[in-house]
Amino acid sequence: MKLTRRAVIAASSTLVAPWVVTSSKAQKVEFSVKFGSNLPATHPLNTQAVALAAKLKTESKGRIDLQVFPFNQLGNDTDMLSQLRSGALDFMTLSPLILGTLVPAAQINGVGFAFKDYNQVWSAMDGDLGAHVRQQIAATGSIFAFDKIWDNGYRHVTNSVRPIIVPDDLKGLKLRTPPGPMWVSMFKALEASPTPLNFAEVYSALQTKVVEGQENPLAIVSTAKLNEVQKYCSMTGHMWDGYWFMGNKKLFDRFPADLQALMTKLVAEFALLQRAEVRKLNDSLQADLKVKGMLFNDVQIDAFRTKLRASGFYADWHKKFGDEAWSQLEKYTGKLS
Ligand code: X2X
Repeated sequence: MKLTRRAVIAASSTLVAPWVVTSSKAQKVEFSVKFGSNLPATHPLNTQAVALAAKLKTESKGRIDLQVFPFNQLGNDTDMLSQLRSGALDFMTLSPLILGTLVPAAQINGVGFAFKDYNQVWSAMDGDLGAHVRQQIAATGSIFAFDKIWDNGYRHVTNSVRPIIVPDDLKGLKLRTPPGPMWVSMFKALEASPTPLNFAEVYSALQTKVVEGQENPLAIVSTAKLNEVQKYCSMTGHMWDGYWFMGNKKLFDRFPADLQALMTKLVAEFALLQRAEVRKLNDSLQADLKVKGMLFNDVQIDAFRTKLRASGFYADWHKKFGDEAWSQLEKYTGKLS
């Protein structure tokens, strides 16, 4: 590899030795960057992030090296979010509802029983509602979200005590929720006893019975092996949750335009692959988890909606989000309150 003067100057501004040869063609890494997530390596969020990293490397001719750190290796969600803001972490995926601690508007997709199906979810999140949220994220000045949100799925309640069929079954249940205001508000309204904890602590909190239950899509129950410490799975589908693929703004501003465009294109491309894979898993894992001993039941969804409505849950959140955002949500879901 012949080093031109320009290449040396460009290379001297990077963190890694630029003359490290990563393939037979002489290539130099210009951006060695870290991506962190809270999920096990086997979840499609991470397998697709690894595939994204590989394609980023090929298509950038080795200029971007995205290293994937799954399962809270870099810290729990709360830690990673503050690292992302300070620039100690370059990219991460995070639930919009946890991001709600910083960007309240981001929580809107988590309104209980709002999206009836995935058509509504993707129309809203790839449409005006998602755009509104990304704008609010960008308004932090320190972080931004790429266009196409990645999937987590519809969340269901699991626990070690009893099947949840009607809202009364949740009464007093010690339920772990992620650290986000919407979850606590919703499960208080349903009269459970919500305890916010980062995902990094969930398995052991369930195992030691610090909490009795939790709520997550089946792909997470399965890849994080929560079925080992939970008996009942009640198909509440109480909210849809996703993962904004986010970056540190200062770092991304340092990418030349061609690399910005490449990464933006590939994050969206892999979002679609990730969505398809997560959906297939969430739709098919019941049988597998049953064989492993979990007991599944359907729930009386209408009774949950009625209870939430009577508690003032919808009216409260309507007020918090404001008329404009709420009507943007209802444009996709139909009237909620
Ligand atoms: O913390 C959770 O439960 C998880 C993994 O679903 C989120 O990222 C919100």
